[in-house]
Amino acid sequence: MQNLNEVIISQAIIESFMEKLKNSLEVDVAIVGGGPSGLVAGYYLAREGFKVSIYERHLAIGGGMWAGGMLFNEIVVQEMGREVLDEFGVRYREFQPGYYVADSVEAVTTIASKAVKAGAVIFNGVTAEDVVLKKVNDEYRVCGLVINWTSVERSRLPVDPLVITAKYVIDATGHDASVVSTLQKKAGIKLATETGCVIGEKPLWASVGEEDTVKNTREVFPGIFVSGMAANATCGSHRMGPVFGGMLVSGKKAAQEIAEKLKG
Ligand code: 48F
Repeated sequence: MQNLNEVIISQAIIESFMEKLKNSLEVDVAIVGGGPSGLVAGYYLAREGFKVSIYERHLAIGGGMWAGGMLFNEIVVQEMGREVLDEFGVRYREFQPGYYVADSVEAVTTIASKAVKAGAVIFNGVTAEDVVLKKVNDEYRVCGLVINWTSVERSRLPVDPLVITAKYVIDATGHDASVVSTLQKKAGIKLATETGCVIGEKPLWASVGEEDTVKNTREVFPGIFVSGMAANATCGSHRMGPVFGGMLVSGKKAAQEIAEKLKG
């Protein structure tokens, strides 16, 4: 029997976590939301060698992908997202022409594992409560995130957050588009949407919602991109229900556009 020293166990956790946290204080890209679009974006950016951190409010990453549709843990991906499933090595079968079905647990775990192994660092149980907004060359720009433990947020304890800086932030927070919503509310700035505001999502329409989620994936204010369902919630398009091709392609598009800008 190995005689385990409890203090060494605690030291190992504290020291490695602190190392991880310190190394992530200044990143290239900070992604808020560990759902499908955030994880996919994290993978492609990390694979390109960029420093990426992902902040997920819940303990479990995966967002709305875990539970498939109505807790039936299977997801559907249409032709549009099949290539991304192939790139990640997520297995699927053709249900009917153009409709592919995959185990949602395999999809989440495989995508998350690839993202982490590519170098993306995930902080779970951490909420992004605000952004850092500064004037750079006479233009306001999002320059980082204000983060806190979700348990602090939920208990409403008066605990100040910590701050990390990022060259780009991705709001991948799903239906709430919580980062750009907070930014717009607090700073009163104009976003690159039809109204200049977060428009909010429309009712469910799978085909339009899916096309739009990719179209709407873009930089909506200097320094901040929206991806996945947050892109549609920000730009006022439809939700799409448990079809995930758009989420995967959106995450990839956000990563490609940011990578181009960073290589600039
Ligand atoms: O909701 P979510 O899965 O977003 P997504 O990547 O994918 C949407 C689909 O799952 C589905 C759909 C289409 O198929 O409509 O809903 O666009 O993942 C968003 C993640 O962000 C976390 C949240 O807990 C979830 O896991 N999140 C939200 N706000 C914050 C946050 C925040 N302020 N800080 C940290 N995490």
